[in-house]
Formats: sequence, C-alpha cells, structure tokens
Amino acid sequence: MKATTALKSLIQSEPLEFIIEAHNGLSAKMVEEAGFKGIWASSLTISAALGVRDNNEASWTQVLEMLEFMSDATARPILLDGDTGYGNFNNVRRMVTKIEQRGIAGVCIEDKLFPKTNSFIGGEQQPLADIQEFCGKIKAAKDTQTDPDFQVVARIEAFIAGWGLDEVLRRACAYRDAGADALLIHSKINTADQINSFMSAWDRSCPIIIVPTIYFKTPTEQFRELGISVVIWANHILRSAVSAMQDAAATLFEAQSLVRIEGKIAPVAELFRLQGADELKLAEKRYLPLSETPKALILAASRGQNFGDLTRDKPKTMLKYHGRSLLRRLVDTSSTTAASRTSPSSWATSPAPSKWITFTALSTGLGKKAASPRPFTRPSINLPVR
Ligand code: SPV
Ligand code: MG
Repeated sequence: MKATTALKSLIQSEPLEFIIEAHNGLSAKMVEEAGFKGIWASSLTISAALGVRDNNEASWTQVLEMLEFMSDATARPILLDGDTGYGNFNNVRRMVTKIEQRGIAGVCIEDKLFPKTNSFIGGEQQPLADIQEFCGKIKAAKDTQTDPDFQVVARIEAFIAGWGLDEVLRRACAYRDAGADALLIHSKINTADQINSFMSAWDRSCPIIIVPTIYFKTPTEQFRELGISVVIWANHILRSAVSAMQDAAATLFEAQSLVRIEGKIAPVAELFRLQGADELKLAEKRYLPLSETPKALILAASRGQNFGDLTRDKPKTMLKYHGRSLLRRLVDTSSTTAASRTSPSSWATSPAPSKWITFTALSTGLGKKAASPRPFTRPSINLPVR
C-alpha cells in the first residue's frame, strides 16, 4: 500500500489509531519495529535532536533532509509537523511538492505566524494567523499535492493561545471548508476538558487528531468514546533517549570505565542490525569481484637466509628473474597496473600477461611465504611474466 493511502486510512477510518514521534532514520525504524502504523515527524524533536530550538531555527530544507533519511528508513507513513508551512501560501506549495518527492504521506500546518514557537512555551502570547490567510494555505497545499491520498491536516492553536471554544469551532469550520482532510485540536491544560468540549460541539464532519502530551493521564478509552481519530505521542521517543543518554554519560564520566554500562546498553551488533549491515554483506557477494586474493608479493630489503649464496653479496630484491631484477619488475609492473586501472581500455590494445608471479613484503624471507596467511595487511602488486 502507498504511504499516502496508509496514512489516509489511519486518519479517515473509524477506530482510534496511534502515531508516534520520530526524529531521524534510526528512530523511524525503531518505532516501525515496535508496531506503530504511522510516524509523526515532530518539529520539537527534530529540532531538539539537531540541538536547536523549536522556533524554525532549523531551516525547512534541513528538516527536508532529515525527512529523507526517515522516509528511507521506514515503510510506515510519515505525517510531517510542518509548523506554519515555513512562510506564506507559496512556501506551503513548494514544501508540499518537496515532501511528496521524498515519500512523505501528509503534512500538518498550524495557524500561527512564522517563525513559530513551541505551543508549550508562552502559548498565550503567540498570535494566531488570520483565518482567511490560513485557509489560503490549506487550499494551496491541497491544490499542489499530486497524490490524491496525500493528507493535509489543519492544526488549531486557539486553545493554546487562550481563546475559547467559539473561536476553535469558527476556525474548525473554516479550515474544513477550505479542504483540510483532518483537524488537529491542540490543548495544553492537564485535563482533556477542552477536547471534551470541542468534541461535544463538533459535528464529526472531519476527523479529529489530538496530542495529549500534557493531559497524558486521561484514559485512552475516553479518547475512543469521544470519537477521536488519531492520537499522536509527540515527543516520547526522544525524551526516553535523552534520559538514557544523560544517564549513560553521567555514569561513564564518574566511573571512568565501561563496565557499569556495557550490560545495560544496546550491543554494537544491534546498531549494525538497525543499519542493515546484513543487506550490505549480501550485496557485496552479489556485486564485488569474487576474490581479493593477493596478486603480488613484495620482498623486503633483508637478505633472507634461505636464499643462501644467492644473496651473499646483494639484497634479494636485486636477484634477477628472466634478465630483470625483482625490484625492477615491481616498479615496471606497478606503473603498468596503475595505467590499466585508470584506463581499462588499454587492455584491449596490450595483450594480458600470460602468467603472473606474486611477491610480497615478507621480512621473514621467501621460505615462509606459503605459511603466512596475512596477505591483506601487506602491500601487494601483480607482476606479469611475458
Ligand atoms: C511537535 O511535536 O513538534 C508538536 C506538538 O508540534 S507540540 O510540541 O505539543 O506542540
Ligand atoms: Mg511542532
């Protein structure tokens, strides 16, 4: 199923669904493995993971780059937390085009002003967008999407900014009429009262999404009874990672040893698994040349006892083979090999050597060559014998 279709069915279907925050490729993969059917690309956690504030300090193309990693890492649909759309309707249009190109299944835009501030920081002081201007952004997003299932979610910040139910409903109707596929009603009080009041007044003409970060004690069953479509766990993967990383850093700093944490953290092999190292091994078998066995042995400068009289008065590299010293052969062949590497077509004009001789840098002498199975750590080169 296409990611857009999967997200559409999560949002538009009757049962309550859950999507969860991810902020990079690794976390996107992990939440998929945990079983989540959709991912919230949170502005808070993506910016925090980049070490900046959730105030549009990361540029939208930097966010786009992260989305690409996330989208590559997971098959689950990603709903982008697109803040205010990074500008006006025109910026929204370009953003929709670019995220669609990266396989993002939908975007949520909120009715505040650029640059926005996280809703939990002084929300009351945050001005809301003009309703008509925001409707223009929704229309622009819907007109721009090329995939008919791509989802545009309109996020209403009126409760956050201190307005009452009337204002929230006014905006909800306007955004629905402008073409929003769903509405996100945000609230930052520690009960679900505002959500309850909205749902009692709402005519269900459009699915409702919530983010119960602050009213986390509300039983999930209540959201089901209210007819909520999707719950977003908006920041909990990064927050759990932060606790774990702070703990590990403090322990290591204090202990000056790895012993106390080694058994508590993911093994390195788990990172390799999450990165897909096995797939690369298979690909190497398929695409790399079969053998990397040494093609040449380079003799060390020492005499080499096993050569006996042959090296009584000269280093073994100066021994002659078919009229040329071994050293000369090495030098000549290294230039031939380099030339053939840079210009493979040269093989077409110069016949391949009929026979190859192998030399390696064995300080222990030629006699031990066959017994020494460590060719890859040593420089080697092919010597053609014509
Ligand atoms: C986010 O996850 O970035 C959100 C949700 O926008 S909140 O932080 O609750 O505003
Ligand atoms: Mg956000």
